Amino acid sequence: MNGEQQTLGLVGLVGLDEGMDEPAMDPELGPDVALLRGFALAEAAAILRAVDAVITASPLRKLLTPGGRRMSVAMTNCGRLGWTSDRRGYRYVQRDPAGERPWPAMPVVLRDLAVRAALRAGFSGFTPDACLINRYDPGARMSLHQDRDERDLGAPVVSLSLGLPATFLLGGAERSDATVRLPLRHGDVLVWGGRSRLRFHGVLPLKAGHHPIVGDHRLNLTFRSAG
Ligand code: MD3
Ligand code: FE
Repeated sequence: MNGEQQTLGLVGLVGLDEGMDEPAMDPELGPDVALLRGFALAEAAAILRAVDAVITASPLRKLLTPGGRRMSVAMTNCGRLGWTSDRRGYRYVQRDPAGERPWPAMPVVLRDLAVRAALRAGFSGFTPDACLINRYDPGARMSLHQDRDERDLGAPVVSLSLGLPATFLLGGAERSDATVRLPLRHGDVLVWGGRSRLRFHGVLPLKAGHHPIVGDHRLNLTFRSAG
């Protein structure tokens, strides 16, 4: 682990009240990043039902990287576009490659949550057309990467964490930049755009545990304007 990492703990707390009028940005996280602690808690049950329906229609699967390695995170999508990976590369596609049918539509409860979180963070006009669903079982991780497969890099990314907690790694514009560790818990929403849109980021291997509502894994939903 990189010796320059630090733990941010509770900094970045924005609170549950969407009516609060102070800005959601936290200087400790850098520009154009907002961590909305517990933002999705009130709707967690409805969100989880919607996610279950998506997973039933387009099951989670562990994709191959272009380099031929199997990812440890299991993925699926909803919305007009879905992110996928295989030996030919990373890309967004209109159909689930597993069944050649369109991805399930983005449930309104999910889309609404993403749009409200973006607004709360100061991004108006966010129109997500892709929602990537990541499931982390114990030991699953995501190595440091940038998200740059989306056509509109001016739009933010909204990320929702559910279930077991994880440690998020937040880096800089270069892979070699120092990273900070950020704990992400059930119901937290992270919104990310502008000058931070292309920062490197990752997730440390998930620790085993039990979440009373979600079970023995972590779910992460990322909403993007991809096409
Ligand atoms: C920072 N997922 O799906 S979400 C991903 O927890 C991804 O599953 C992680 O990184 C997860 O690509 C982290 C937070 C996140 C999402 C998108 C970003 C942070 C981001 C895009 C740009 C910069
Ligand atoms: Fe990412």
